[in-house]
Amino acid sequence: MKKCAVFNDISGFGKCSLAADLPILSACGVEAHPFPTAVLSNQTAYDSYALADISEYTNAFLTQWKRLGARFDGVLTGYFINASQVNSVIDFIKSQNSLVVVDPVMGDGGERYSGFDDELCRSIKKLCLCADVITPNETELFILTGECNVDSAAEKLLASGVSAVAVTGLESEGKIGCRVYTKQEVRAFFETKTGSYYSGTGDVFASVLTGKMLCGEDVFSAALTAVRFVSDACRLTNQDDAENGIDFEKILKVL
Ligand code: PXL
Repeated sequence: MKKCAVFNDISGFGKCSLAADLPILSACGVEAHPFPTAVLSNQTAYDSYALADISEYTNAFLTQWKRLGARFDGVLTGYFINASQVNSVIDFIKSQNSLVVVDPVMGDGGERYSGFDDELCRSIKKLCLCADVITPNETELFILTGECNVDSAAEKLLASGVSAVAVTGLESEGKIGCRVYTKQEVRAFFETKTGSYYSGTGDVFASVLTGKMLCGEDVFSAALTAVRFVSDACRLTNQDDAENGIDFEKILKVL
């Protein structure tokens, strides 16, 4: 089986991060190995949350993985808590020869998430430069590049060495989806938008994309599957419950 290391937080409510990544990768037939970057009562988009900073264990956990000779076909990353943790993960990635998908979790809706200071964002940019595919939303794309135009921001990242940029959460004429930029080609995948805001859609997108690429699909085909999956799950989710994440469990079997 293909093996994927997943660096992300575990949040009790919000059905995002590892709580979404693990079942989705498993449903894709990929062996998922969680590396918790933080433990939260609930994700940070709720009014309040409690967070356990476990970043002091990052190096000890990575040293132990090295001792075990852990090798991975894929690495997926999401939420981090500080720059030193990100730098340790960059060293780990360089020691592997794997497909690297970075979801540069930093913010949404034009705002940074709480705790994402300049130093942390700079380290996440460095992490992106080690990736095969990155999956920023518009806010994250602009933080990464300082640009405020999607096309030129994506071009800038491609020029700095990222092989593919899948920009998520783009909206146009009642539709929502992503545009995938590679040096050779740009393709867009959109579906009808339902509801307004749902927690965890970026995590669901990134884990479907990673799972499908590890199963042999190219980035365009994997992005199409991921857009359709997120859209179908949103349609099946009670909108009053949107903060609790989307009901992807109802359709896991299509993966
Ligand atoms: O879905 C991104 C994400 C991941 N992890 C935590 C978050 C968020 C978004 O708010 O708060 C803890």
